[in-house]
Amino acid sequence: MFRCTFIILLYCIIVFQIRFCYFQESSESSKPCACICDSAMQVGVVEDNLVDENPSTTEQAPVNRPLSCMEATAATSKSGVYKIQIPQLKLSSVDVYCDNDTDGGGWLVFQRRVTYEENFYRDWESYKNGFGNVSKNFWFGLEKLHVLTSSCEQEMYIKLRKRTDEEFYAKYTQFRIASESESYALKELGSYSGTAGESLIKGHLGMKFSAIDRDNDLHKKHCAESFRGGWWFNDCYFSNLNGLYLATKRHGINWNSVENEVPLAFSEMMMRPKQTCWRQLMKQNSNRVV
Ligand SMILES: [Ca+2]
Repeated sequence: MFRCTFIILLYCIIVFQIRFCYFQESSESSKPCACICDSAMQVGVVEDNLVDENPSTTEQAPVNRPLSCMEATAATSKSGVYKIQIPQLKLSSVDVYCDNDTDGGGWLVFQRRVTYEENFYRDWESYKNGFGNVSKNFWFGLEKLHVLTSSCEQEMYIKLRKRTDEEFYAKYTQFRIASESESYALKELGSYSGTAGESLIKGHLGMKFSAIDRDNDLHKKHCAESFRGGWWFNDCYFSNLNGLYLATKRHGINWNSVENEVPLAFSEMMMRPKQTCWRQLMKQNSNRVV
């Protein structure tokens, strides 16, 4: 009799727990991006990293910042300027622009041309360290690109716009930049998809970076000097998104498969961690959270 009562009681407990878990899972899965939101909550720092447009002058205690734009935007779902950290370079607070509106979001923008206001005809050190304003025209920096792309698999997305407002994109399944000892060569790009046509694998994959004071191209002339901007020049280019902000000819922001000889009005280059990298970043995060 006692055994029978015990078995009935045990059965009731198991059924209750299964139902309880089932309803929990159902309500969670009805939320958009439930998995990413949970991960962000685990880190517990995401909301604080969206840069306030009117920051207070109060000093804040050091916090564990996100390691990527995917993590930074997970809780807010907004595009904007965020603070991330790059532990490999001992950088605890780097301002980055995260695009959360394009192709699923979570992109870290590393180049933007939108007006003539920033000079891109610069030397090696400038391209190595980065320059400009992350909300406007800027280059993020080759050393940061090398560290982020070589420590974790990334994909790349390029947005382009003509002066007639027609928009195009080029997406690459891999993106990796070599170290400074290899002159920040464009090491990997994966495969292309998009509407812009392919003008980067062709002629530039594997090429070293060149700047005003560094001729690493294969042309007898100095391509970075001839075309006024740092790029992975070959002999000389199929694309050059760091040229002058001009309305005419070959010295401007060019992507030949969109329009040869007519410079573009806008370009943006961005990257985000691939799925394997995202898992790796979350593992790093769970190890550092106290
Ligand atoms: Ca040369």
